[in-house]
Amino acid sequence: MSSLVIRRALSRALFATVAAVLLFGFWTGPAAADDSEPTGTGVVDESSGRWWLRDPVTHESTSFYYGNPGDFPFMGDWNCDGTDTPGLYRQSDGFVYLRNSNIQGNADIKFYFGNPGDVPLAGDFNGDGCDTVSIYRPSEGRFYIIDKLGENGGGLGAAETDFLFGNRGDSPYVGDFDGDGIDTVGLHRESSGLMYFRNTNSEGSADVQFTYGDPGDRAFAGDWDGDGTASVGIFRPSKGMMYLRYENSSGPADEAFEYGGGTMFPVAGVFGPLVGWSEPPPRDMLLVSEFTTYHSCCQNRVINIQLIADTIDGAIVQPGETFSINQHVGQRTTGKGYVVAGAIIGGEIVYEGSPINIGGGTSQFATTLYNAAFFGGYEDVYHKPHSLYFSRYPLGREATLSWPGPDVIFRNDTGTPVRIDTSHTSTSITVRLYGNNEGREVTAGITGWATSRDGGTVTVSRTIRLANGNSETEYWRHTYNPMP
Ligand SMILES: [Ca+2]
Ligand SMILES: [Ca+2]
Ligand SMILES: [Ca+2]
Ligand SMILES: [Ca+2]
Repeated sequence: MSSLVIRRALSRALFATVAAVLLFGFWTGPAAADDSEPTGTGVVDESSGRWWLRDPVTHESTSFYYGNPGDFPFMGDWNCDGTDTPGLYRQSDGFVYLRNSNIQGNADIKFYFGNPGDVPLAGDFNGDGCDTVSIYRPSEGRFYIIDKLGENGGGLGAAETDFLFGNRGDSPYVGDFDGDGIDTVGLHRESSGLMYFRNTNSEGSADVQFTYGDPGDRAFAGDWDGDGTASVGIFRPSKGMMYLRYENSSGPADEAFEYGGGTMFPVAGVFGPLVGWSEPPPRDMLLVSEFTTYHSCCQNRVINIQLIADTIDGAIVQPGETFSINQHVGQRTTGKGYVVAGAIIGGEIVYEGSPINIGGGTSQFATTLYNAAFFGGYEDVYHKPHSLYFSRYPLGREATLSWPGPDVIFRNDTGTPVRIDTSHTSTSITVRLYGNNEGREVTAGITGWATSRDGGTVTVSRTIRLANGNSETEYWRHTYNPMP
C-alpha cells in the first residue's frame, strides 16, 4: 500500500471538490499536497481465486479471477505508478505472483521468497514509492524485510532486515501509521483483538497498542480517510462486515459496511479507477453457526469421531433439502476405517461384541452437528437424545447416532445453500455451518434437571427471532434413564 499517491489524489480530490462546489456552492481550494487517495477494500474468495474490489468513494465493485485456491492474497504497487494491484503468495512453495492491473490476466512478475508457511507482507518499507513483498515467519515470530522484487521466476537473496516482533500465531499487517512515507509492520492477536505495531522496521516493543474487533476478525490497515496515515480495519467473516477505524485506538468503527463473508479474505489498496462493473460479492457463505464439543484424546472413539467428521466436511445442503448423517455417511464399517469403541446398546454401555460398536463415539459428532444446526436456526427434522446423560454434552441438547437409526436430520429451510465445515483437534470436534440464515437469532433454554447417575426429565427450548422481528419457540422434552 503505497502511502503518497499525489497524482491520483489530486485528480480525485479535484473531482470531489468540483462536485462539492456544484452541490454546496463553495470552493475549498486544491487538496493539500500530503493528502492521499483513500484506501479501498476488497475480498478474495480463496476457494475460487475470485477477487472483488470496492471503490472507497463510489462504493462500486469490480471482480476478476486471479490465482489458485489456497493462494494467500495481498495488494501493492509493484510498478510504482500509484495504483495497488494483486499479489499472491503460494505458501506451499514460497512463490510470489504479482500483477500490475486490476483486471483478469496472468502474473506480470513471478519469483520466490521465504519458506513454506511464511505469511506475505506488501509495503513500501524504504519510502521509495514502490511496494515490495516481505514475509512474516509465524513459527519464529520474525519479520524478513526486503526492498526489491524478484524476476523471471528466480529466487530473491537474503532479506535486507530481519527482526523479532510479536508472538507466535499473531497475524501481521502493514501500514504507514505515522505518515512518514515508510510502511512498517503490525500484528493482530485474533483471540483477543489486540492490535500493536511499530513505526520503524526494527526489533523493539510496540509503539502503539490497543484492542479492536472481536475474536475471529481478520485485521488489515489502510488510509481509509485519505489523511496520509494508515489505521486498522477488520473484516468479520461471520457477518460479512468491514469495520474501518480512522484512528489507531480502541473505539467504534468510523465506517462499517457489508462486504463479502464466510471464507473470504480481506485486501486493501489504492485501486485507481475500477475497470468493469460487478455485483458486490455474494453473501451466501457467512458463518451462520459453530459448535465445539470436547473429549479426552487418543481413544478409539476419537478415531471414529474424526473419520465421520472428515467424511461430512464440505457437504453442501441445498435450499429446501434435508441433510441426514446416516444417508450421507452410510453404515460405519471396519472397511471404511471405523474401529470398535463403546456404545449404548439396550440401555447399557457396551464396549465390544456388537456391530453397533463399530463406529462407537460418532454420537459425539452427531451432537456437535445437531447443535450447530440448532443454533443456526435450521429446521430440526429428527434427532434423539441418548437414553443416558453424558456430562460432556449440553443437557438435553444432544443427539445419539446409530445405524440405520437414530440419525440427525435437519432441513435447510433458507434460500441459500449451507456448507458443513468440520475440523478437529486431539481433544475437540467443531462443526461450522456456512450459509445465510436470513438473520435468524437463536436463544436456547432448558428447564428440569438430570444427572448421569440418576437420570431425569428436561425440556429444551429454542427461540428463533426472525429478521422481521417475529419470534417462535419450539420445545423438546426428554427423559434420561438412571445408570443401570
Ligand atoms: Ca502499480
Ligand atoms: Ca519500497
Ligand atoms: Ca511510517
Ligand atoms: Ca488515515
